Amino acid sequence: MNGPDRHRQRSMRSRLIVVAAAIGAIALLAGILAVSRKPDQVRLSTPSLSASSAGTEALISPRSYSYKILNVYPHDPQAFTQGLVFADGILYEGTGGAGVSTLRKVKLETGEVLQLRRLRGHYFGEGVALYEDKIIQITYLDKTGFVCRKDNFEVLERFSYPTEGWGLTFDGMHLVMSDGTANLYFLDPQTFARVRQIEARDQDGPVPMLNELEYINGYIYSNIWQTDDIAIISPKTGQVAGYIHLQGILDMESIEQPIDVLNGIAYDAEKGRLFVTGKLWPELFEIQIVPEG
Ligand SMILES: [Ca+2]
Repeated sequence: MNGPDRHRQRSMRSRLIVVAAAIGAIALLAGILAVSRKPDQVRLSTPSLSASSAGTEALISPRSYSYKILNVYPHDPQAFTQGLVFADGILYEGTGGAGVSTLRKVKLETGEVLQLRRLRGHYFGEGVALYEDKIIQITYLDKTGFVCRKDNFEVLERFSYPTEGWGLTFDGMHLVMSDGTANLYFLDPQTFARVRQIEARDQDGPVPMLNELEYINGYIYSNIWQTDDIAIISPKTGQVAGYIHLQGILDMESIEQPIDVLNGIAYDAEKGRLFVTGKLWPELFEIQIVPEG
C-alpha cells in the first residue's frame, strides 16, 4: 500500500470515528432525555416501562399509582360485577351468582340497564370481552363460554376450556383469560384454542388471584381478587409493571347495603376514559391514575 492510500485510509478512519462519536452523543442525549421525563408526564395507562425494556423488567420493582376520581356514576347495587367493557358509548357488563347471572348493556351516565340476558340454571357468569360483532362471556366452574351477538345477545355458540373462568379481555389479536391463578391464557378468538400463556410476576414472585381484566394501551390491567389493587401486566413477559392502589375509592360511611370486592375495569379507547367498579357497588368511577412518589 503506498503513502497516499494509507493517508486516505487514515483520514477515512478519522471521519468514521467522528461520525460514530456523534451518533453515540445523540444516543446518550436521547437516553438522558428519556430518563429525565417527569412522573407527571407519564400518560394515563402508560407505565414507565417500555416494551423494549421487557428484558430488564424482572429487575425493576412495580411502579405505584394512586388515583383521582373524575366522575361518579350510578351502578346497579344488585350487580355482582364479574366482567366490564366499554364500547359503542355504553357499558357491557357480565354479572355472577348462582341462578342470577346476567349479561347486560348499561347506560353509563344513569346506570340504567338497557338490555339483559339471564344465564340459565347453574351457570355463574364471569368475564366478558368484545370481539368484532360478538360478546363473549365465560363462566366460573363449568368450563363453558358463550359467544353472543353483541346487538341482541343471541347465543351463537359455546366453547370449553380446561380451567376455571375468571376474567376475560381482548388484546386486538387474542382473547386473554384469567382463572384465579397467576396465569393468563391467550386464546384464538375464533377457535378458542390456547395459543400461549404467561405468568404474572413481580419482585416477590408469581401474582395469583388475577381476576377481571382489561387490555389498555399495550398492557393487561387485572383486578387482584380480594384486594383494592389493580396490576398492570406486560403481555409479553408477565412482569407486573405497576400497581394502582384504589383503597378508599368507595366511601364506606355512606354505604348501608352489603358490598363485595373491587372488580370491573373498562376502558373507553376513543376518549381515554378508565372506569372501575366493584361487586354490588352502588357506584362506578371514572378515574385518572396518578404516579406515586
Ligand atoms: Ca374488563
